[in-house]
Amino acid sequence: MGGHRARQAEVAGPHGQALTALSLTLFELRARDGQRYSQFSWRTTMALAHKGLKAEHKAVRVSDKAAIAFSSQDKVPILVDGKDVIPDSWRIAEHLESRYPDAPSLFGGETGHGLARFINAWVDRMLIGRLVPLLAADIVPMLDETDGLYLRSQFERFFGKPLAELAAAREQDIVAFRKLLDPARAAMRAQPFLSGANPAYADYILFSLLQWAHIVSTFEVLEPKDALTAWRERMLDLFGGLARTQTSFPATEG
Ligand SMILES: N[C@@H](CCC(=O)N[C@@H](CS)C(=O)NCC(=O)O)C(=O)O
Repeated sequence: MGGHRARQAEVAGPHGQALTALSLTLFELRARDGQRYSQFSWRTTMALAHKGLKAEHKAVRVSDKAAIAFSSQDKVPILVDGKDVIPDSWRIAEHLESRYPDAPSLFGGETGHGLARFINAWVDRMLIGRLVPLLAADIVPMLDETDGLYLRSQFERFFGKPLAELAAAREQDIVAFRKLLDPARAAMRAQPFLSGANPAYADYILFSLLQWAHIVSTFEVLEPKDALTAWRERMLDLFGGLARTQTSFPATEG
């Protein structure tokens, strides 16, 4: 961890409270023109904003495993919080919740923590694998040649088909995907956020998949009249419109 010096930083929480954090650095993916296209990193970005914590965002290329070897694994997001190196978005959320207990809660207590774990598994195991193949072909042109070849071969190995073939029937396949979102849609008819009256980590989990889709593709995942479209707009409005405006690294970075 030689490259990351711990230093004290005073940051303002969303309710004006002063939070003292060690230096926070988030490692996440950057596409050729700066797009922040890592869906799991969006969970962490929203979680940090929810907690009122500011982090330095470091861009990583998906094929550059040497850049993240310090974390002893090969995926992002990775949060470096002072001396702690935490990979995996779920572990990062748990870390933020326990390290910054005075900042707004990501889970709303033990019961919410347990239910958010269920949402994490639902999105990871049931939804990602049904949406990613439909849009995967759109990502490759956003990457430089090395990253594009890397990701293409990852996807084709995982889904067992050429990317073009995966995308071929997406107008039909999206109908089945939308149906999978029915539990969230039903909840959203009764409350503004998945977590109830206010957004919390469970919302960021589901949102990350739609945010990824929006960043990598112009294909409309949700229909305009869908209750989830209105929820997604509310999510985009959070934290001063963070997820609308900060979808890319500055042009000079990376
Ligand atoms: N369970 C992990 C999954 C992380 C993950 O799959 N990250 C993707 C980017 S969104 C990645 O780094 N992929 C690079 C690779 O598979 O080589 C989490 O929740 O953070």
